[in-house]
Amino acid sequence: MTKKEFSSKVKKLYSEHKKLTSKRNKKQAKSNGIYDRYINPVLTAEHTPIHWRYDLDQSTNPFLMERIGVNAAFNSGAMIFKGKIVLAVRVEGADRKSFFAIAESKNGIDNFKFWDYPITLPETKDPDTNVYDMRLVQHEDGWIYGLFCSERHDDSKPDDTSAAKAACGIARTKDLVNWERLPDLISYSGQQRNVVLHPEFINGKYALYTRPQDGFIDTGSGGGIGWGFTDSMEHAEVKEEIIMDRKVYHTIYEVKNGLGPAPIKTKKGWLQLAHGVRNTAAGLRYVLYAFLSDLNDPNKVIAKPAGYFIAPEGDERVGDVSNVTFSNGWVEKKNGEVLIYYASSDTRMHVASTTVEKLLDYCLNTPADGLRSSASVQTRNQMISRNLKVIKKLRK
Ligand code: M1P
Repeated sequence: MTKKEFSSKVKKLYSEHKKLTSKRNKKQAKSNGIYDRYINPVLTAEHTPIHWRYDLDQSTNPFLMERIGVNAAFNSGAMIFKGKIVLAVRVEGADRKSFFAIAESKNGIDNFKFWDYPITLPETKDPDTNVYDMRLVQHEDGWIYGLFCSERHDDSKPDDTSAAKAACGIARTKDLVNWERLPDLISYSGQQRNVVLHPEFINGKYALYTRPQDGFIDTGSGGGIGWGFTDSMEHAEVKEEIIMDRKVYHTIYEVKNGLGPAPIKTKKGWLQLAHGVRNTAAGLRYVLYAFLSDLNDPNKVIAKPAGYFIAPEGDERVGDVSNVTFSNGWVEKKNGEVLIYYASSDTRMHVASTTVEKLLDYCLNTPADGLRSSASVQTRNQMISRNLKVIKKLRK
């Protein structure tokens, strides 16, 4: 390849990348009234900078090959930072290792751009093999915390190359560039994933939503979303966890569940977003559900609609781990609009928009799960008979 050809190929890579990352996003025409989905994913592997993937020096990369591939960009923490919406994206390399990278956008629905470098996360004395799913939380103590899953091989099973252990890794920052790594959370209920820091102190203590699990994939006797306290985040230790939201037979969270992002505070309670998992002949199905918890006792669930809030739809259903929606980030804007960042099938990031008002209405007025077909029919019949009266009146 001549110098000229090489440089025109590089220019083409950049112009195509710019086209993709500057693409305007629009709401989908169809909405269920609860939220609006947007047409394009907000981030994909292709959105990651060209200079993260290609060696742009012709003397070391004469064929202009992609040297260090990126496989996916998904499960992102989110917050508003210096007036912009920032996502702490789980970027997964072709080598299967995930890392975190900040991408920012002015409006939160399109034009997300990655910062020049991914986050350089310090390790602990016992290095993580893989890190993923960061929940970003601006805590009232003044720090921005990133809680994430830290995965290591389970050395108690030396012959099993798939045996893994999950723990909650903790880091904090003020600028999203320089991160201080703190010791992993100590808890006494097996492994931990999907741990989320509550943004406020409760009786002077830090409060954590946990997800105790017996194994790396199976939660086993770990009964659902847990709740516990720690005196400090510098040596976080939860001595006791209570289960605040259980997994239940024949629901969308029959096999396991886990909290998504940190909750949003409203006058009527804390809005919570979580994922629920059930098994099917085609494998596990991950959907999102929402509920409201008590303002003073955030671990007390006060309203919980039946079923899912967001389930994988259309193209979202296919990816590296198909039939999955997962969220660990949402933001509330000053005008009450809520942008929900969710990933589909462990592959790409999407946004859906709604408002605090709509989410409260959804949580408070959607019927709860009656846990039996007959109860579901009764609930539906009540609405049908009210509706038939309304229709009759309209026809008069
Ligand atoms: O593959 C689906 C999700 O599986 C895990 O979630 P959970 O711990 O609830 O099973 C996580 O690995 C998550 O990253 C992933 O999206």
